[in-house]
Amino acid sequence: MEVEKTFAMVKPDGVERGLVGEILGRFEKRGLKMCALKFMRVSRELAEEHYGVHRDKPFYDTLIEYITSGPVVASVFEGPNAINAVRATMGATDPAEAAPGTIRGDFGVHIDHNLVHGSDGPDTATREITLFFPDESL
Ligand code: 3AN
Repeated sequence: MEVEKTFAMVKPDGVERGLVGEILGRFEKRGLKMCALKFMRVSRELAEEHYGVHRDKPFYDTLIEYITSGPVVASVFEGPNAINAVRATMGATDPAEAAPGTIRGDFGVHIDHNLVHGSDGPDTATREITLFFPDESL
C-alpha cells in the first residue's frame, strides 16, 4: 500500500467543544503519524481558497462563516492509504448520516458543524498541505 500524506483540520466547533485531543488521537491511534500541527485562525482569504470548489454551492457563505468563526487546528498525517484512512475515521460528511464509531457519527448531528475536514484525494491533499503549511517542506 502506498504511503501518503493527507491534510486534516479540526474545525472551529471541534476546538470550541474541546475535542482536539479526541479527534487527533483517533488518527494517531489508527496508526497514522502526525507530521505537522498548527493552532491557527483561518482568514477569509484562506477560507475562500480552501473552499474554492464550493463557490457556487448554496451553502458556500455558511461554510466560509463557519470556518472563519474561531480557531482551528491544522495538521498533516502520514501513513499507508492515509487519505482514505482519515476519511473513513471522520465518517460521512453529514454527521446525521455518519456511522457510530466515526468522529462525526460519535460527536455530531448537523452538517453545518461537522467537526473535522480531511483531504478527499491525492491532488487535494498536496494542494491543502501547501495552502496551510506553505513554509514547511512536507
Ligand atoms: P467533506 O468535508 O466530507 O470532504 P465536502 O468536501 O463535500 O465534504 O464539503 C466540504 C464542506 O462543505 C463539508 N465539510 C461541510 O462542512 C460543507 N458541506 C458539504 N455539503 C454540504 C451541504 N449539503 N450543506 C451544508 N454544508 C455542506
